[in-house]
Amino acid sequence: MYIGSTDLRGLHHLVVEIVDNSIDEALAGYCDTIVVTLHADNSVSVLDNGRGIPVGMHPTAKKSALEVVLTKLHAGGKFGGGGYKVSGGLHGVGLSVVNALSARLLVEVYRDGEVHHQEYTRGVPNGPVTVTGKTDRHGTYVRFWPDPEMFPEIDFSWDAVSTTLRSYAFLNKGITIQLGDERRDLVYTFHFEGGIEAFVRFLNANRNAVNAKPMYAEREVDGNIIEIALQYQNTAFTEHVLAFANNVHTEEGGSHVTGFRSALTATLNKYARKAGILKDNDPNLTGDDVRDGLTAVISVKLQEPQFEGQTKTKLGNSEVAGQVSAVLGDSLMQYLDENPGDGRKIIEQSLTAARARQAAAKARDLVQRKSLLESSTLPGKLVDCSERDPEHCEIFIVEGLSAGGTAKEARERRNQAILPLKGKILNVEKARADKILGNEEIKTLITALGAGFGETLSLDKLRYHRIVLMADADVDGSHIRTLLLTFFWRHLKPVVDSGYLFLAQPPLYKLTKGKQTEYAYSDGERDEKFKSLGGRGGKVDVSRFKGLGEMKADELWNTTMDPDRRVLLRVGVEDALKADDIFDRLMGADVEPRKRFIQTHAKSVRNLDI
Ligand code: 0RA
Repeated sequence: MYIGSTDLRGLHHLVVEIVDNSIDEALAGYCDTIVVTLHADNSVSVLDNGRGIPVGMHPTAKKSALEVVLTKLHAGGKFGGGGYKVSGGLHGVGLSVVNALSARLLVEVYRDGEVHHQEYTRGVPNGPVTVTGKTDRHGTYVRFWPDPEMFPEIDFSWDAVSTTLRSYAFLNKGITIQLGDERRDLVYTFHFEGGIEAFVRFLNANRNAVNAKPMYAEREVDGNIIEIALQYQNTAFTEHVLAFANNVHTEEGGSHVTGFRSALTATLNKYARKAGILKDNDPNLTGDDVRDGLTAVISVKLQEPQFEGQTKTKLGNSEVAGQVSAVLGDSLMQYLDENPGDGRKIIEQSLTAARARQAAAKARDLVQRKSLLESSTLPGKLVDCSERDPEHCEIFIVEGLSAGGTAKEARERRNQAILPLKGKILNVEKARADKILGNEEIKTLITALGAGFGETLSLDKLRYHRIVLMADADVDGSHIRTLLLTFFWRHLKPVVDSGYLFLAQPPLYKLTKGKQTEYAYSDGERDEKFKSLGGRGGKVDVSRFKGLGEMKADELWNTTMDPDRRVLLRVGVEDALKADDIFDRLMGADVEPRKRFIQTHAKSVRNLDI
């Protein structure tokens, strides 16, 4: 078990730790329903209909097994030894950690016809386990109040919890997971008979599918369960392969992904030749070609998974590569043979990708020969700073020339550079590499940053270690910000990973009373400041900034650019899954969902933690 941090990520991990136990109980075959509730008092409860944590006397500890589970750290871990199939012994790993990090925790076990009850304060029992009544249900109920002394922020986010629970429901088909939010009177139920096939359909929901029915395979090999679903789409030219091992999102990949990739390339080439689409003299499709427009979910459940890598999200078990590869090879070939129309469309999409890649390579060569992307001639629009050490240099990317002018006047010229861009940049999610490199605004941006692009990016050439996106606080501004974020995410990802990308937070309102001026960054803050300035009595003037260009230079400096007073949001990759999901929704070709999202989230995009 691992909480890792006491930020929002750590806070949400508390929920995951508890739900994991219920999922284990479900995988062991004893539980099919899990109910999670976000309560109005910042507590969370998890109820399942499993066997219930044992409540008998623990022979050596001389106390209830329930109390042992809730107070002792367990070695091994729920996926070590014993495995998911026979959840023998004491699982409940992680419960003790949640307990220790909770100001208060309440547990009820429904077992053998009785309700067993116990409460804790900061991990210490208030009293022994007592029987408080009779019941005909079975299962476990845990409600915890995270300790505000451990967690600076204890507001649970619907989005974060629902994304995790939805994935759990996809990955464990047949299980019903209900999520309720008392604060907003909202209840969602996740239940997917289709499992990861439904997951793939969900990921492609706003896109145009190439093969209408995803390929789906589930097979047990040497005690390991291998599950794969894939579907091609031609709306965005991106690859989405999500891989999981024992329900853990393996962001760093590993043997299951390796096996998947090699079988995909081999099988599609074999099929393309068999079907006569690739001729004898044609070169093979490459891995990149066959992954263009691919959406896939790989889920393996292993007796003894080995997690490696920096964040322990890389699957190490070497035997799994061959197992996944064999399962995909067989089932994909069978799928293509049975659906030759889909087979042809998939191969043709890969061939198109191959041609585009060749065109892009040419375009890149051309551009690089002219050394545009790494040239020493910086773009004319860039208002550079005098400092040369990237570590001390900042660049503000602003929308439009008028905002650019104000920012230029406001900036500290020693270390703050300004790059004004003309209106909206290209939506890179919908364009291929050759077109992206042909776009003037993007070229300007890449040249100004100095580090190159895509595979040839070299971070040590990056000219600024603070890249600040400064867009208006309105719907248009948030759209532009999203387009830029998408571009960084897709083509300058190391910049994001290194924590060099930031969002500026210009104020929305200016309040003046006599000589006193205050700025507000949200409607709530506006109302607060209005009151504290002695609002009701009148005389407080409230004006809304329509755009950055409307601000005076000193206002922009004081509120948004001065390092001593501003608040910058660092764009972090908290969770690639969440980021992908958001980008899909925002950038897919379907306009409606995108518009809806941007409008309903226009305000919260300010705090979007990608
Ligand atoms: C230890 C042993 C058994 C079940 C559990 C723990 C268990 C823990 C949690 C935590 C949340 N929900 C849970 N459900 C079950 C096996 C009990 C038996 O053998 O009867």
